[in-house]
Amino acid sequence: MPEITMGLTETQVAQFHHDGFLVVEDLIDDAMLADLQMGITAEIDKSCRALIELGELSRDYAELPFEERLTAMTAETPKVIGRITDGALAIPAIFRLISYGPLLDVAESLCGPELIASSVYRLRPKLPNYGPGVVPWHQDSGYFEPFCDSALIVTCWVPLVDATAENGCLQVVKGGHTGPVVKHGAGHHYLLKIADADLPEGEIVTVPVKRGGVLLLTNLVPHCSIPNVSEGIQWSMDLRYQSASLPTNAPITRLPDEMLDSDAPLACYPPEADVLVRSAERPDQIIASPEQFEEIRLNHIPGAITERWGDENLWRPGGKRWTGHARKKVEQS
Ligand SMILES: O=C(O)CCC(=O)C(=O)O
Repeated sequence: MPEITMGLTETQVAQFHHDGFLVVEDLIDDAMLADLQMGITAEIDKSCRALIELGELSRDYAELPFEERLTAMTAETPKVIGRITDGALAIPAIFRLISYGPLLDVAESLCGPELIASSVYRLRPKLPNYGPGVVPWHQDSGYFEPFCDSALIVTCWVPLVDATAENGCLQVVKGGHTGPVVKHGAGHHYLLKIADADLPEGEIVTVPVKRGGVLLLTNLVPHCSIPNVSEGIQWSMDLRYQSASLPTNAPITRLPDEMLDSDAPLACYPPEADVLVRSAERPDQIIASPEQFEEIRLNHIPGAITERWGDENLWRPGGKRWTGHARKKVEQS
């Protein structure tokens, strides 16, 4: 049976643009989430085997549930969590989520029919009381090229477990997306941070999202995540979509009405690889297999970004901004 999905209603689209965010319930089915969990677990297993052999981990904690297992091994070594977090993985299940029809329908409702999956996708296992998992106030555009500030790049924040205030869900400034990108400085772990004094005005809303639901955010809405004070891991992935008419390093041919100014950057986030995921105009250029996806992600040569915040602390030693993908490449070399 073909998948029947419809994207957002006009009311939902209007609410998204009014508030800067929107929760869509029951969008991602159990099979998709189970597939993702299995793919992540296989990567954890692989890391465990390697670290046990090296004597860096005592055992694989395979008897523990998904919401607890990584916490137990992280008490012994940070290496397992380090190898799967953020954009480090380009596994088939992540590709299937990024290309998942109902998500693309939602993205199409907001970005149009020629859809690029932005290079910035992140897997976030937020362990209980785990400092690096708490993300400071920022606008996603703080990380993107200034050229893309006025464009729409939609974040789809997808919890793999019920996300609650207790286990560290997100907060947003409702309606805080109508002004410009505000000043960002250095937060912890090379994350950007908006100082309290610079935070756009608006009601701060805590946004729990049930497993199967998705939180949509504009690239201008200020948001942060709060500490996980529960006993379990809050697993989530965030994906982003944009129109193919914006700067992108996806391997596509441009349509006549997509020609960009000569001052356009290589992509809205050049360090990692974008991919075309839906297109009526150039269907042969859609990335259609996990193998193609992995190849593009792993062989991408990081493009330079505009340093818009001018703070040495935002940079890793060696002059490169941290990216999950770059880290994987360093580990492989
Ligand atoms: O999941 C989190 O803790 C933060 C996510 C986030 O800030 C984002 O997706 O931009």
